[in-house]
Amino acid sequence: MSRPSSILITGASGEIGHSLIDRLAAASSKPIVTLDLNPLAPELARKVKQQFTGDIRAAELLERIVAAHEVDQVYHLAALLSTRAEFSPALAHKVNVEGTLNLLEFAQKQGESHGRPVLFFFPSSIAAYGIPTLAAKTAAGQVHEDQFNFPTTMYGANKLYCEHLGRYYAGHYMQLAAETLSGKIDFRCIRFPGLISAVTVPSGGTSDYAPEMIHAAAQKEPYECFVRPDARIPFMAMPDAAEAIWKFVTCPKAKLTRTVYNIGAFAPSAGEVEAIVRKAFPEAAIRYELDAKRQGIVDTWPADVDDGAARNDWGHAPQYGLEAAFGEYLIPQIRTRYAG
Ligand code: NAD
Ligand code: AKB
Repeated sequence: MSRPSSILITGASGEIGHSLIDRLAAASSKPIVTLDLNPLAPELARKVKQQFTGDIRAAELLERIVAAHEVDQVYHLAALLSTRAEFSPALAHKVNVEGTLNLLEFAQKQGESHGRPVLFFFPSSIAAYGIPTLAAKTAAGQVHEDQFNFPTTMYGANKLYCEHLGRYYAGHYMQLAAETLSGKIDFRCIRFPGLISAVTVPSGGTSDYAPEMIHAAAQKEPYECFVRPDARIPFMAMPDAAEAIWKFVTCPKAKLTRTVYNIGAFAPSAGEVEAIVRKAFPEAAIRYELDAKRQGIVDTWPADVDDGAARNDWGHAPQYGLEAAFGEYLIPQIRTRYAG
């Protein structure tokens, strides 16, 4: 039985999945197959060939996917995010590390079986950084990929390790075997900043204060921001994240100088986000109720990232800076979303 070569997206029902399904469905003719604990929203389900509901750790589920589809691209999004992971670190390790290992093995076997390298896209995070003090964070400014790789969270440690796992599978897998087995996976990884979407609301992350603030204001709900007004990390509008993935995975491999790339767009403080939200929604009831422990995590993440390599190698060029992200994308779309 011939199986069409397909795209597999894990964690497809989440925030990035929403955007990525749209972007891939528009740009690629390959059938899309998804795997998530939760079913897809109906408008997304229409865009995919088949959805599998279940756990990325379930081997028999991956076998069912292979039985029906020849997978030559994997976008492995499923994960527990930073705040959730800190409450259940052992579970986070199982999902974020063992789950990723399962998907890498899956991709390796697919690559061995059909003889072409399987593209494996992995979304890492600014959580992979761990800056020791606020003074060091301020002094560091835009952080390069190879600086401060000492995460303090389970999630950040999981991400950093999985970056290395991907590099291992792509270049060194079973290096003592008689036959060369590496090179069956084309592993590519972006370290994303906090993402802000107009169509979904995050849960379980630590960068969630910025998207939560704007979604709450648009719904006329009060919002207690859990970080200080001067807390600063990089953010990006969701359409730019999906566009970056597409640009990156379609870039000829010869142009890439790294496996793992930073990407940035804008890096406002929480107070600057609040000011923009208040301008759009003057009645917004935002106050600061500091959660010192979540703030402590944000303090270890960079104030901004150096994304020069992504810009030079594969043309990362976000459409939305701070003003445009809010003025042209988030505020108009979120207003419409909650208008009815
Ligand atoms: P999300 O929480 O919205 O989505 C994650 C999805 O994974 C959910 O639909 C969830 O049901 C699914 N999932 C979790 N555990 C699973 C399991 N065991 N088996 C199958 N599915 C499972 O997250 P997101 O914002 O869409 O993030 C997607 C990826 O991008 C994650 O790996 C995340 O770490 C990374 N990332 C996100 C951001 C951000 O700001 N959103 C920033 C950096 C990196
Ligand atoms: C989180 O806060 O955990 C994510 C991320 C920045 O990786 N949004």
